[in-house]
Amino acid sequence: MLIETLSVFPAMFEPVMSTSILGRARQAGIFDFKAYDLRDWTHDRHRTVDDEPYGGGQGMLMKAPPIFEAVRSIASQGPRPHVVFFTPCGAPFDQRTAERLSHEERLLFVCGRYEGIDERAYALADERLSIGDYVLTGGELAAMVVTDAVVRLLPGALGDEMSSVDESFATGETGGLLEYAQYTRPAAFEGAEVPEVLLSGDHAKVDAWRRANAIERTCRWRPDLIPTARLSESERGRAAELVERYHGPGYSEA
Ligand code: 6GU
Repeated sequence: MLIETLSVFPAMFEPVMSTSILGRARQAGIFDFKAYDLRDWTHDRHRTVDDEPYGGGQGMLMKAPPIFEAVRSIASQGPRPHVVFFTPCGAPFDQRTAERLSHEERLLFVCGRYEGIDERAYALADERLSIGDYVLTGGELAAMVVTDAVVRLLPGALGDEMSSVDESFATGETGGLLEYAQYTRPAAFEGAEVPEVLLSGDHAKVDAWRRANAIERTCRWRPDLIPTARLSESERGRAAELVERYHGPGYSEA
């Protein structure tokens, strides 16, 4: 996979793309990464990428022409990229989106700055993504978040091929629940003991405890995930009790 970014701060990306799992995956040729500077597609002395909004208002907007020129010139070298614009007005990024993007051969991430982008530039976008309901100073951090979530799904990116399967939100094994609690040595720490069953060596009991724990944690911390989680009829009854215990009787109407 080739991942490319277009932004006015291309230097932000390199430390992230060369560290830890991403750095190793890149070295191993599992993905390649290039950060382009939008200013390279300006033609004035000041390399201007922004301008005042028509109709007035706060702040500056990114101009459409440099973005058009840049995306066209980048896209023309090689296979057609899937073009994602990062904006707080985009669709919410989630694990399903990460899985879908992980099948693309080439991704081009366009990162906005200032108060936004001239609406006409979005004609180049295959989709617009946001990473959550808060406002960042630019799309670069969002593009790095998405890159991390996508690259770790590529075959061979994590040492152990199975380790991206049974995690929180994974649409596979855990069925849309948070992951169960995990413990390592020491068995007792600051008065808190590891649940006895995990020391028992009884794998069926351990599996049952983990399933119940995943349901309990999801009811407590992410009750919004319960309606779409894959639960048996008896698990659903148990989950309803737990959601009521943690959040009160009115939760589902809230
Ligand atoms: Cl993609 N961009 C900006 N500027 N802020 C955000 C975001 C993106 N996603 C959440 N907040």
